[in-house]
Amino acid sequence: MHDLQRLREEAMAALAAADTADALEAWRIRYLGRKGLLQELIRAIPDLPPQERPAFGQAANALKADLTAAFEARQQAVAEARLAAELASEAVDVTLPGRRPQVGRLHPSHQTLREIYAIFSTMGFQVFTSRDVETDEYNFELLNIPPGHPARDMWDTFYTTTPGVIMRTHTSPGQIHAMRTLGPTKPIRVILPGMCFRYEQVTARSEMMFHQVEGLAIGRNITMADLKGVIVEFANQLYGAGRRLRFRCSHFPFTEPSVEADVDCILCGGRGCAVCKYTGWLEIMGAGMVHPVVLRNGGYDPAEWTGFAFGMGPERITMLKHGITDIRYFFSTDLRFLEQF
Ligand code: FA5
Repeated sequence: MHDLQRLREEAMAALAAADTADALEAWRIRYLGRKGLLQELIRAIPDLPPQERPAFGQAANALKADLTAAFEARQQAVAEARLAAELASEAVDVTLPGRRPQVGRLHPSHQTLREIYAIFSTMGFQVFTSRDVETDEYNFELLNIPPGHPARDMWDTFYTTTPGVIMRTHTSPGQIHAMRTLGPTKPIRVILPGMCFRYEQVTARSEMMFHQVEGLAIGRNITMADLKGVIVEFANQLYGAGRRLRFRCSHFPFTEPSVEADVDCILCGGRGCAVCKYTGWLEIMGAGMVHPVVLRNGGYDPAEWTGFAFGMGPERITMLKHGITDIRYFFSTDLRFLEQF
């Protein structure tokens, strides 16, 4: 009987100390298990003098019932405590200050692209998109640049493993797509934005991946004066009223004559500064009258139709506008750069 009493005290003390599911299970095995301490005492009953056996048996059963009841109560208390702790750890503190949600924004190139679309839409130009992956035929041949033509050196090309399929080096192949899609009996006024790719040395001014916006207008009486008027209007809207424009002679196989268009420097107003390299002028685009061969390749009869085309780089425009000194920031995905726009 003394052993039973000692076991009761030891078991109750150990139960009070068990505060996890694992500890409780270990307790159950030790005290109430089939090979546990209580069972050990019960197994020894036959060794007792016969007159002591009934009382001992009753006391052992009572102890078993008490331990079982205490175990179940403790088990429930531990489970409740765990649930309460879990709820407390997940509780929302409604007194905390709110968190500002991260708001996305347009990439600086796209902000400029949208500005360009808006300006040309005021002059009746629609956006016409064409593909990034082109054929040699569209990127070069139909633009009057046959295989082996020295002008191909101007555009260092990324070739694909499919013969004749390349990454477009400029948006000019879109001219042919636009003429063949929208022509050949109607006038055209479109801008063609898109990504271009060149196998170039990457520098502060040149990326191997950049946007261009091409412009194309085809009609019956279109002249250089129309080209000039459109570019002046564009420059005035983009950089502020009163811009001066100048054409410099240039050469592109798909335009004749070809020019490069400069505006007076937006920073120094033409007096000369580091940005315009002390010339007072900034180059904004290549342009010209659409070459008769290109008109014919697009399905238009050059005896009846004329047109102008131009091509500009929105990254360079954005650099000028915001004083960005290195074009490599544009596609570096560095949030410290992007968050400034
Ligand atoms: C052309 O690509 C001609 N297709 C433009 C054209 C269209 C002329 C229609 C006549 C008629 P160019 O290689 O100069 O021309 O490129 C035009 C513009 O694209 C440049 O003025 C520049 O703003 C941008 N550009 C060219 N190369 C890069 C480069 N590596 N990184 C960033 N921008 C570039």
